[in-house]
Amino acid sequence: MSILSETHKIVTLNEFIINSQKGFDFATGELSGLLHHIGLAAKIVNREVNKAGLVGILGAAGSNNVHGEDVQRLDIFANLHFHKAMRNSEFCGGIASEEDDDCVIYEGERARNAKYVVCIDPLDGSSNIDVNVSIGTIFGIYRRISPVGQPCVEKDFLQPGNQLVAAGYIIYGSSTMMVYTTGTRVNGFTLDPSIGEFCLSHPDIKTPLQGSIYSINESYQSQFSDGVNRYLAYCKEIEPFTGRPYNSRYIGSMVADVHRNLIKGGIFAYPATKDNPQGKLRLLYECNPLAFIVEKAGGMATDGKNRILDIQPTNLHQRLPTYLGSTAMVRKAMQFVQGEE
Ligand code: AMP
Ligand code: P6P
Repeated sequence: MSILSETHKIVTLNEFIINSQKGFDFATGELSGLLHHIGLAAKIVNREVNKAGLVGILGAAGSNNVHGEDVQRLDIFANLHFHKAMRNSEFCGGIASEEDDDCVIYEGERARNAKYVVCIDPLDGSSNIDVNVSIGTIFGIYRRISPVGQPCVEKDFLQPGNQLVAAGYIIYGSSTMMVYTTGTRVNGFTLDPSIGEFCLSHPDIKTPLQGSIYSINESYQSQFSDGVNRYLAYCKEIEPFTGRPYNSRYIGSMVADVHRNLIKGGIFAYPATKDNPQGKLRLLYECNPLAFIVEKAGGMATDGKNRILDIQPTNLHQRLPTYLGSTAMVRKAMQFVQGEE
């Protein structure tokens, strides 16, 4: 019996990416290269996020540290490194980022001939960094619709989520994980810092059809619709024999809330409010990639009425009300939101 039996075989992210490519005889390796560079940038960002607590010693973000070096805000740092990774990959024509007002179109022949573009939130939930709460990177990869050979254009980024080629997130938490799908299974890779590799730890993630966790910021109750507040009351009802069926869990970092609910089952909701009639979360680089992942894991993702992935974007930073997670729970929430309950 070998020390490491088959069941203990380490599969690194790069090995998994290359093995997955073998299923596509026509593949040139461009998507594999792009995914590899995203994994590399994730490790660079992880290194900085993990020492964020020391920034106070080295100097608050935006100031100079003891070495006289500029201390960057981590979300700006993350944006810089994902841009560098995408440019260096030479398989990405440009990025639409939460941190940039407009989409950034890359120069050069390789970028003009690249067939993919990326929508990304480089560091979502970054306000939680200085209190050591999990934060995340969210990305979606599209095949460009403008002609290869020219610089890509804004409409390449304004595609509905149902056109995504791949989507994923990195969660910088008690451990750092990269979870992604290219349209069939959802697979999770945990970073082993001792070898500097993301290793397959959660193959073929399926989210439970029904969960017991509801994640919503209830402090907005006075601004929610009657339907949303009736759904909240439903979640708090005590059932005669089974007791309280639901538990409230809300971290305030979308990647962390969605990741927990993906694994355990549950619903994440960020409804419309009187102050934000379109909700707070952004379609291109928060909701579409996470909706793509949740659906491929067997869950559901809507804006309360429509499937998120079918929404035609009109603006790079447009927002929408968001309900995603276990299918039975999202369906029930929609019944309340649409006034059927
Ligand atoms: P490529 O020519 O490398 O851009 O690949 C063409 C298509 O093959 C991609 O858009 C995917 O649909 C599929 N493909 C290629 N490589 C991979 C991979 N590593 N994992 C999953 N799908 C892949
Ligand atoms: P609120 C973080 O700022 C974020 O964009 C998401 O990660 C998170 O789910 C949401 O905002 C939290 O917003 O209004 O509940 O603090």
